[in-house]
Amino acid sequence: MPKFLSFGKYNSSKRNTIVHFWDRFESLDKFGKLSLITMLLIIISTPFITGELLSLIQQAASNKTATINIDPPSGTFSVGQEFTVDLVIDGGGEAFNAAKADVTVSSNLTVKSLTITPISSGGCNFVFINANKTPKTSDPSFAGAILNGSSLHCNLYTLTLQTTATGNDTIMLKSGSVKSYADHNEILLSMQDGSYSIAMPVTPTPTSTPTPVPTNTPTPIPTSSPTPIPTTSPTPILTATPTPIPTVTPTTIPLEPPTINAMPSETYQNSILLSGSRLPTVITVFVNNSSANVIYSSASTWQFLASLTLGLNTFTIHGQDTTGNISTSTSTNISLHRLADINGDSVIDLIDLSIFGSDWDNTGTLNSPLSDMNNDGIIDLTDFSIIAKEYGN
Ligand SMILES: [Ca+2]
Ligand SMILES: [Ca+2]
Repeated sequence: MPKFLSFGKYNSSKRNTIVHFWDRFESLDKFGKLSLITMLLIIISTPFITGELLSLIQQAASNKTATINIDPPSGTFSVGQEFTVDLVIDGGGEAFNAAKADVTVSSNLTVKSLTITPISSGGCNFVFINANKTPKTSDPSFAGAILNGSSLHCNLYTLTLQTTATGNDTIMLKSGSVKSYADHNEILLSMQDGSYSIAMPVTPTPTSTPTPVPTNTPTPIPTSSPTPIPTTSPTPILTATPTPIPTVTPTTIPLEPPTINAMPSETYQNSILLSGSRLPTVITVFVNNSSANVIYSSASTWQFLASLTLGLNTFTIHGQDTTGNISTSTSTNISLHRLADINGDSVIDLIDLSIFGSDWDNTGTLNSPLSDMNNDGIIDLTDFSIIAKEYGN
């Protein structure tokens, strides 16, 4: 029975090991025993400590540290009572320069007043993007940025609220965003709503003797005589004398120049791909009198990667056909602007901010394509964060 013998041998060996270990442990002095127990505890707890550290490192790596909070977040009040809450933005150690949130106050709370906290009392020093996103009693939602500066923690405003009925009332925060001053990335980690319990007042109301309501004699409404509407004499319509259409003398048609595809007339990018079409007979296309680096991806197209310098750049295009005929030319202009200088006057000031503000929430055609600072097709808090940082430069 080798299997049985082997099993018995193993069991006996294991028991011997435990007994041997115990004997060794017993033989240790008090200090030795304590050291051994401490070592065992360290070995057991190491995986837990490592896990916690890893989670902290992951949180730091996500770079989401900011919070938007209603402070205090909860409370119990009686009907008719007034109380105040603050809207606080905290970068969680990271500097920010733009923030936004939609703020909804539930119907049983009346917003009596909204006070923007002054910078001297820890306010945010925000400029708000437009009238809709300037916080007010009827709508405390906001979208603001700090011009040429940043904050680590600020108190945006204080709301004075009055309760009107029993129940649970809330101040809800939605669509929040906080932008890093350093790189304009999103850093909002979480938002804290406000939730309040409204109860009936506990103090008994004294009974009051009713005061007689004085009757007042109705004042007769004066009858007004209708004012006659003056009749206006019709203005005679002027007859326009037809202008004779000048006769055009036919001219000989020159070689048709290459065309240039539509492109933005203003940009923040320091190069742009010019492209267009050409007659198949036009074998060479010249950009500003040079055919160098012009690419012909098909028999009827051309393209050229143009470098831009600050200000206005003009590109004049002409072509040459197989027999050496030179076409007329066509030209296009593109203006390279400094980042956030929407109107191109070389300073980033209130004019640029005003144009940007008019394009915020604009669902139609933008007043300026340069309101999109990072060229991602949307106008949002990232763009606001960029223009605010460049402001005054
Ligand atoms: Ca400007
Ligand atoms: Ca954008």
